[in-house]
Amino acid sequence: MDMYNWKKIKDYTDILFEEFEGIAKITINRPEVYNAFRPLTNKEMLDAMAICRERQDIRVVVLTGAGDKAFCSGGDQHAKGRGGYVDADGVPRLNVLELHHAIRSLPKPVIAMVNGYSIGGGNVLNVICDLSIASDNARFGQTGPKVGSFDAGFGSSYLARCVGQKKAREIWFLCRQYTAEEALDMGMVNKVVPFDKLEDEVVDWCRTIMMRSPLAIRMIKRGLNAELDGQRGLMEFAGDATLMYYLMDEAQEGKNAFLEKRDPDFEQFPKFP
Ligand code: S0N
Repeated sequence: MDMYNWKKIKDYTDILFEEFEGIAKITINRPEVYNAFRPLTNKEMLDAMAICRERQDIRVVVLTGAGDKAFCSGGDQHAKGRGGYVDADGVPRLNVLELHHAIRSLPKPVIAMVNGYSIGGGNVLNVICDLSIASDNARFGQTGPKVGSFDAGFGSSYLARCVGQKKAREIWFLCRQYTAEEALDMGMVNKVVPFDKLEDEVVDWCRTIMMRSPLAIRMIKRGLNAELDGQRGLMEFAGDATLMYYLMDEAQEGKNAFLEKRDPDFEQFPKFP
């Protein structure tokens, strides 16, 4: 494995947040519970994602887990109360759902670097990421119907888009585990590599993506999401179409005409077939 000069972006309790050459890496840092998340973990990941969204020099986000055992084992069962997961404030929360939305709406690719168990809500995070690269020791599965939870949102619908309806039902109904090769065969991950090559492979994919047009990638992500996300997906797609329109002289002419108290001259602009 090559060594990369990851630099800390911000201090958190449950996660590490680092950057290198335009790549931001968010690492769930709770190896003692196989990187299970509690509300604080999700709150910190949401904060990190917001920073990734604002910073123009961050082009790709990598999500992973600390150590060599687990990517993420889902909701921390020690924190599970009635109505959600509970932190020190005593309020039950399901704020991992906000993280699902943040990953899908971030106008930059998010890559899951799956370094071990990807289980329960942890595997939902893997599924929701735009791309997934796994080490050969990774194991995948949903446990909800075995441990008293379920994700009937993206964790089911988008999983089915990836692996097909029959396989998604098998995964959820039986709660079995699958090897990295099986996950690759069913379309749950993009590539499997030896554990000691995982970060190299992910950095290589990130560097390739960063040579591509950011706006083109943004629109492709929006378009692929819109199909499943309904009106909200269309809204985000439309928002980016507006962004591009605002970059054009035609939109500037409308604004300038208003400010100059004259009629706009839209005749000067091309009308493509
Ligand atoms: C990962 C597994 C398969 C690993 O097994 P293995 O190798 O035998 O190790 P263990 O000894 O079991 O584990 C090592 C240590 O890690 C602790 N630990 C592991 N997972 C968790 C966890 N999720 N929470 C808390 N602790 C965990 C173990 O306890 C052990 O520590 P010690 O030695 O101190 O006891 C195996 O560990 C496993 O199956 N883990 C549980 C996986 C699981 O069922 N996760 C929860 C599934 N449910 C969700 O994720 C909820 C989904 C969700 O969040 C959601 C989705 C949509 C809408 C809302 C929600 C929501 O509920 O918020």
